[in-house]
Parts: sequence; C-alpha cells; structure tokens
Amino acid sequence: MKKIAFMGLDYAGKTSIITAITKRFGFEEEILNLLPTRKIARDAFKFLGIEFTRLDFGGQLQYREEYLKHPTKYISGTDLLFYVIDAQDYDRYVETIDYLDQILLFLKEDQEYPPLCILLHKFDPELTREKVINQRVLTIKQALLRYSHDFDIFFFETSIYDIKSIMDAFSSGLSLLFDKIEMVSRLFSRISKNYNSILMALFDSKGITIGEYYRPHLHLTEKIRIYDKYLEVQKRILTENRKRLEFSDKFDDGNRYSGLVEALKFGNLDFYLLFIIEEDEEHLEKTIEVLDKLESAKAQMESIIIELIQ
Ligand SMILES: Nc1nc2c(ncn2[C@@H]2O[C@H](COP(=O)(O)OP(=O)(O)OP(=O)(O)O)[C@@H](O)[C@H]2O)c(=O)[nH]1
Ligand SMILES: [Mg+2]
Repeated sequence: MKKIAFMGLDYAGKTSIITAITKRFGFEEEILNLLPTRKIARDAFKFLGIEFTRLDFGGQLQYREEYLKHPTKYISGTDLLFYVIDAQDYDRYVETIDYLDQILLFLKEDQEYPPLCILLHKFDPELTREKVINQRVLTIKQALLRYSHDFDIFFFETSIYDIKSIMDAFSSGLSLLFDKIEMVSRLFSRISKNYNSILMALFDSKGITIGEYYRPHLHLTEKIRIYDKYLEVQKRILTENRKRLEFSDKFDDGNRYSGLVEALKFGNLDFYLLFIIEEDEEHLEKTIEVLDKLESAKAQMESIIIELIQ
C-alpha cells in the first residue's frame, strides 16, 4: 500500500483537485459547494495493480498545527507528496512557503525523501497570458527551488477549468513511483514516427496516463481539445458497451484528424488506447490502413505493461 498526501493551506484547492481526478466530468457544481476539509479525508484507488491511499490534509490552521505537532503520526511514510498552492493568492505565498518548509524539515530529519509535486493551482486558462501572475509564479518557483538540494521537485500549473492540467500533474506524479513506466512513452514515440501520428496515449480505466506521445509543437489548445474529445468517446464506449470507436474531427485551423479509442485488457486490468493521426482527405483509405496497422503495436504494448505490473 502506497501513501499519497495532498497538503497545502486551506482554500488552496486540494479537495477540488481530488474531486476532479475522481470524477473527470460533471464535477463543476460539486466543487463550487465544497466545505473546508475537516482533519484528513482518505480514499483508496488502484493504479497498475498497486493499492494507493490518498490523504487529503485539511489545511485550516488548527489542523496544520496538529500535523506539525505530531508529524510522525501524520506525515511519516508518505511515498508521494502533492503540495498545492493557490497561485492567485499572492498575499499568502509567504505563509504557504513557511508551511512547506516545516513539512520538509520534518521529512529531512526523518530521512524520508518522497518526490515532491508542487501544484501552482488556480492558474485558470484565462490567466495564462497575464503578466502579473506569471511573474509571481516564477518568483515563487525560484524561492521553492532551494528544496531541490534534498528533494526531487516537479512543478505543475493546474486549474480545475483545465482537467487535462490536473490529470497530467497527477499522472506525472504517480509515474515517478514506477521505474519502467517511461518505456510506454518511448514505444509510442517510436511507433508514431512510422505513422506520422499526432498523438498516441494509453490511459488506465480512471484516466491516469500510463504513457503518451505528442507530435512536437502541438498547441496546448489542440491538446485540450483532443483530450475533451477523448473523454467524450471513452464515455460512449462505456455506455454503449463497445470495444473500439473511431471518430473524426477538426482543429480550429480547419485541419481534420482521425482518431481511435480502443478498450484493451492486459491481465485483469483495463486500459484505453488513444491514437490520433492527421486525416489524408484525398486518400482516406490510407488513414484506415494506418488505424489497422496499429494492431501490430499492441503486442509490444502488452509485453511492456505485463512487465510494469509485476
Ligand atoms: N478559480 C479557481 N478556483 C478554484 C480552483 N480549484 C478550486 N477552486 C475553488 O477554491 C475553493 C477552495 O477549494 P477546496 O478544494 O475546498 O480547498 P482545500 O484546499 O481543500 O481547502 P481545505 O479543505 O480547507 O484545506 C473552492 O471554492 C473552489 O471552487 C481553480 O482551479 N480555479
Ligand atoms: Mg479540502
């Protein structure tokens, strides 16, 4: 059993993030009505056959004081730490750094060095181009880099209005606990070269990314658009009880793409493969050929996954 902790100040967005990860769609209303978490909320999930407990540490002052008073009881044994910062709340940057300081001080004394994912959260899509928040986020990152002597630190900018940003941060964090997981992305990058694909990704049944390859320079808006489309198709596969769905859509610039989502089973675990290629409108049969050829890649994927879950 592995332990994943979500920590940070009150109102940072920890419970919202966990809700978004578990629901992935239709969570907006629930998030608007969240109450502050009392003490620690736990849930459990499985990823690649391993059991995880996820701890959502309520961030109100009285709880923070309690955790820091008895850190061995609460913080010890953390395998992966997500530290959530409200990037919009500049007034509390000092307070949040101070809390993180104390958590890491304890971990260091205890000689525990879990990987640390720092989420600069509430970095909403409409803010990504705003100068002030970008500057502030850069400053806080620089301030936090001092921990990188002791800890492996990874930064993510996230927002509940961009579900992909949240799934990416969570998936990347989890992947740090699996040595061989990057083999999947490497395989995808190899395969993609042969097919000139735009994107290839493998998700577990809960939408956590096992591996992915994106064509270089693919725009963020296109990535988000594809991911939204994926969520929609995956939902249809479930409700219509299908194994495979092909679809076709276009980007904002008018270029069309063809895609395929296929439900796969490796061992007793369910996965979803997403494959997107540019559509060759004059030679549609070529597109179909490529989608079929993908069959041969599945055997390789399967052997990697089997190795991963052992
Ligand atoms: N603009 C914006 N608001 C967000 C985002 N994520 C969460 N919120 C809002 O932030 C508020 C606090 O979110 P919570 O998830 O309850 O915060 P928490 O960190 O769990 O707080 P405690 O349980 O007290 O520690 C809620 O009103 C959310 O709607 C985001 O990405 N962008
Ligand atoms: Mg909470």
